[in-house]
Amino acid sequence: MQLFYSKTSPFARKVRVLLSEHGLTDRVQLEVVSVLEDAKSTPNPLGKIPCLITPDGGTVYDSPVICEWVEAYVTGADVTRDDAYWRIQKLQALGDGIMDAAFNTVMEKNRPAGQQSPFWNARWREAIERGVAEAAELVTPVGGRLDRGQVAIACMLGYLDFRITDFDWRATHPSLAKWYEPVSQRESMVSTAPPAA
Ligand SMILES: N[C@@H](CCC(=O)N[C@@H](CS)C(=O)NCC(=O)O)C(=O)O
Repeated sequence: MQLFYSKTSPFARKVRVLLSEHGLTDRVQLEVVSVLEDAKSTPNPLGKIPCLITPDGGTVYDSPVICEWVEAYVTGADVTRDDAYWRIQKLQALGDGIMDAAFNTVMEKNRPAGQQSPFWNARWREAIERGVAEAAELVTPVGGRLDRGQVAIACMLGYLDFRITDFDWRATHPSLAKWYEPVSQRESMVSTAPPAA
């Protein structure tokens, strides 16, 4: 296993403490990332650490999901082998992470022009674009009700349409646009849509 981390990250520390509590430290190769200089070197499309690479090469991100995965791994719970479950967790973390980056962008743009940070705007934009590309790869067909991963991706795309209007994600990811079209027309989505700007 590999853990992308920094020595000062409190989120990464949660994972390192949990690994240590379970005697797994020796089984994990640590990869230091400088979050300010080199966000692209983390396999997490959101450009954040911690990010864990599992023994089968899977990518797990967002510290609550990594911690849950570690606990499942040590107990040998069936959940470690349940790809569908981990995909839902990943989609939820991905949708939430893109929404964080989009919301930060909106807040930054509300500040006086001279005080806005080109560095952070570029960084959040990269997280949004990398994240949506990952969502297009991972999103699952809708059966009956939306699951929480699908809800996070749907609400994230709705928020991009509402607030990040200069990102034509439909043009770059037509398969995701096709997925979203019927989803956006569901009663649950229509009745909770933000008011027109
Ligand atoms: N919700 C995430 C938060 C992780 C996070 O914010 N990590 C910081 C380091 S402490 C980071 O990588 N920041 C880079 C960025 O925001 O672009 C988690 O729980 O893993």
